[in-house]
Amino acid sequence: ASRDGTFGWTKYNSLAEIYAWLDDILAAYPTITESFIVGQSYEGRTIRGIKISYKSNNPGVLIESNIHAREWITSATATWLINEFLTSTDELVRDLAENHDWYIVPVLNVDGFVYTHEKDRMWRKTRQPSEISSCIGADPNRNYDSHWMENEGASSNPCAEDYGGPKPFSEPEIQAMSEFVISIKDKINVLLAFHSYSQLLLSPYGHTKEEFPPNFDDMMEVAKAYGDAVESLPYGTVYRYGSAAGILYPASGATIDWAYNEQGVEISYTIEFRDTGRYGFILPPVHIIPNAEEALIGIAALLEKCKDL
Ligand code: ING
Ligand code: ZN
Repeated sequence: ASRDGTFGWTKYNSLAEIYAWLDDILAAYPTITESFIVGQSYEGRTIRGIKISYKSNNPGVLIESNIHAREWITSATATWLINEFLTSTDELVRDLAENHDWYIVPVLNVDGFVYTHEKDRMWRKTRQPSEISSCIGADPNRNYDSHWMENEGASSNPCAEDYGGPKPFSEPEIQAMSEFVISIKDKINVLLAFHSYSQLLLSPYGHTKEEFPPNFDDMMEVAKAYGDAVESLPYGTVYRYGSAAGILYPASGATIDWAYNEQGVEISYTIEFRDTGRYGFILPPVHIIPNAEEALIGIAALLEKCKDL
């Protein structure tokens, strides 16, 4: 059990708790882990990440988490995965952990995340003020420079939840993340963007439902592997999958499209975690570990399937 001020997975942790825990992990596993800095947020916070690498020449996997402030299950899951990769004695987990290089950014939208803890639990966007409106923030998952603002996949209204921002990469967090991705893109072939909620695996494209990526069939096989693995657990959780625009809604300027279209990351997925709407973003903490177990077995199956492609 954990009280406030103590890191754990029976409650949701603040950014300060997550970063203090990250420091403990880095100190406890100095040869396997490495700290990295993505950059600084609008309000001057540091966006941190951890690389986990057991050996050289492993394929790299990038996890982007909590780009949307209120999606707390994403950073809870990302931190649980970090802990499992370092401490689990399960053979499947050891295999998964040690045969990939992991780049994990547990909280990308740090300003928004702090704001959801202190002021407004339902905040989604960044916290950078607009020059043309009194509304604050842009949707960071509409701010990447790929088909930015095309096809009604984002709003030009600064007060909208899916405001694309005044220009691509206007948000310092997304500019920084893009530079980080570019710096490691030759080392990664899989990007997983964690979101909630709806229990979906979303492939590119977000920007159009008229077209599908060249390796769409492969990506659907990979998604099926994830879904089947989740269903092998006793929780009864079901995931659906398809292209983001095809099964959800058009969204332009998202991480997965930019990484896939502009950076050549061949497997680029959004995972929408629990639940399907009963609690939505305010998912009770009892779901954290079951959701994370589903993510673990799902990601293991996804990466295993990637090997046969
Ligand atoms: N969902 C994602 C969003 O940004 C998405 C869905 C991702 C659509 C990527 C298209 C591309 O709207 C949530 N819950 O944020
Ligand atoms: Zn989201």
